[in-house]
Amino acid sequence: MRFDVITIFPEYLAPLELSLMGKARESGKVDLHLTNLRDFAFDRHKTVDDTPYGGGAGMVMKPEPWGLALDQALANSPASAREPLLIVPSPAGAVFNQQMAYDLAEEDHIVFAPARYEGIDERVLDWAETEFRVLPVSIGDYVLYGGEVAVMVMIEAITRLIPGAMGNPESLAEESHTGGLLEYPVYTKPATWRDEEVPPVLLSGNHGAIARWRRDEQIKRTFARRPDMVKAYPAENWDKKDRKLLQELHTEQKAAKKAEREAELSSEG
Ligand code: 6GU
Repeated sequence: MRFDVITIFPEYLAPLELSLMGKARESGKVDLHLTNLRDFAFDRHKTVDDTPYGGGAGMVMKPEPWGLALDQALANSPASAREPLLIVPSPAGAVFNQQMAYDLAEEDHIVFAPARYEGIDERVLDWAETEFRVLPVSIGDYVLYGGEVAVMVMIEAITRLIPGAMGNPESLAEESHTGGLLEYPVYTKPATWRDEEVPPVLLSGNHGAIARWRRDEQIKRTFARRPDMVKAYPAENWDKKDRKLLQELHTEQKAAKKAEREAELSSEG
């Protein structure tokens, strides 16, 4: 996989060059290239932005530097790559998730174009459609100053799914967001810490009981934190004990809501 990032803040992405990317790069499976957009601005001040046609607040990124930087990324595309993928980070994009990370881990060449200011001149994105597959992507429903941090998030999530780029492929299969439920809690030594005990079942040596306890904890956590994931979970994957636990959780939740309503009513007097 080759990643290109074109940005006016390459230093934002510099930590990737050390940490995880260090190992992934050594494996030869990942190749990261940072390009400073200002290297393609040729006036005295290396200007990359200008005022918007039609008026309005803020500045717009000029098309010429983006065009040249994208030309360079195309020229450096690996021979094996089909049309490279251009990811344009934007709060108006499709929302990034683990499935998208899996799909993107199969690509040969991804170019990221994180914008600052009010965005990039639209003609750049129109032109890019002729040379790239263009994908606007958001990392969630909130607004950042620019796309650089979103690019870091995406590169990290994608890189760890590239076969052979990470040390420990087994830990991938079991993790949250691949099985459709959140991960169970984990414990290590000492068995007592600040008067808190590790759940005794984990010390029992009873593998069946441990597996059941972990499954129950996954369901309780997911129910409490991510009811949307409980709803989306394939019905045929709940076993009998799962269904009994869910029933109990629903009953508990109803009782808690009723108690809350009654407390509210009595406080309103
Ligand atoms: Cl990709 N960019 C910006 N600027 N804000 C965001 C985002 C991206 N994803 C969520 N918020």
